[in-house]
Amino acid sequence: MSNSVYDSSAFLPRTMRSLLIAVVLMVLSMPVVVQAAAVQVTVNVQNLAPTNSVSFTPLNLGFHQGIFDSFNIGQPANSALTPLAEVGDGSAWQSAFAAADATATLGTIGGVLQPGESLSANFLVDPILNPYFTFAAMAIPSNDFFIGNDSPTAFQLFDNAGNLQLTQINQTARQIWDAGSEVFDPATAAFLSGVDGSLNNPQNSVVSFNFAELAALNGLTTAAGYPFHSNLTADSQIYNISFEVSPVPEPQNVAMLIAGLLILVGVNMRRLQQAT
Ligand SMILES: [Ca+2]
Ligand SMILES: [Ca+2]
Repeated sequence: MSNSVYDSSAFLPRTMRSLLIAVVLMVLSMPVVVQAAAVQVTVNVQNLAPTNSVSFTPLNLGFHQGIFDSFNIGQPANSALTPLAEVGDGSAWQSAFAAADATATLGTIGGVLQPGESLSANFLVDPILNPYFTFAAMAIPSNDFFIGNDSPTAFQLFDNAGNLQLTQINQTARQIWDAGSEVFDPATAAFLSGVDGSLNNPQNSVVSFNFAELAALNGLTTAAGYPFHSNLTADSQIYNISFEVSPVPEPQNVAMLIAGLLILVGVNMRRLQQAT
């Protein structure tokens, strides 16, 4: 350390130290809200079905551009949806989703969700790029029943400015789908005690609404141990998905801001030192 620097810093200690402390305090007290492309979306799922009624496999979901079409009513379920509807395996569905929309935010929530249970998970979402929400989960016990949206643009969570405009999605029993891929048969249904749910008698039919068939499983014991009873009417609430948005803290940007201000302070200190 040279004498001149040492001398000048000794000459200017109070004003410069006060200025530096003031700037640092000002920066640290600034709200950590840096304009970001992504927001954090907390998704909460709740099984609203009556006691002993349907459970659900993990929810497969995607925030997307509105181009991935999971299935169509009146048409056969594709090979990506079939394993999700028959055994709750969403891996092919996730792959097909990613292939159709490379920038989508995809994920799952859960475990098996029994009546009365809820779960939540967080996802980083670009609300401008991916304003739409698509979901699918198997309803169990069943052979090939599921919940999900037919239209890829059915649920636009974010408006054109990126603000959350849809805070929840409700599903009633009348919205349960039959994938049309496996014949109804308690001997091959998933999520029944002592039954191999991977067995399959091909139905060779199309996707249609169907919840009434579930009542034919009444009295059978589920894999979770509870005695199944559908207890469903068309208007029965069965499932709720809700959304909350919070900003994504960006520590890197804040650190860069502080570093930039400290450099400015240093430059000004040198100028003051040179001026004196
Ligand atoms: Ca469709
Ligand atoms: Ca079926």
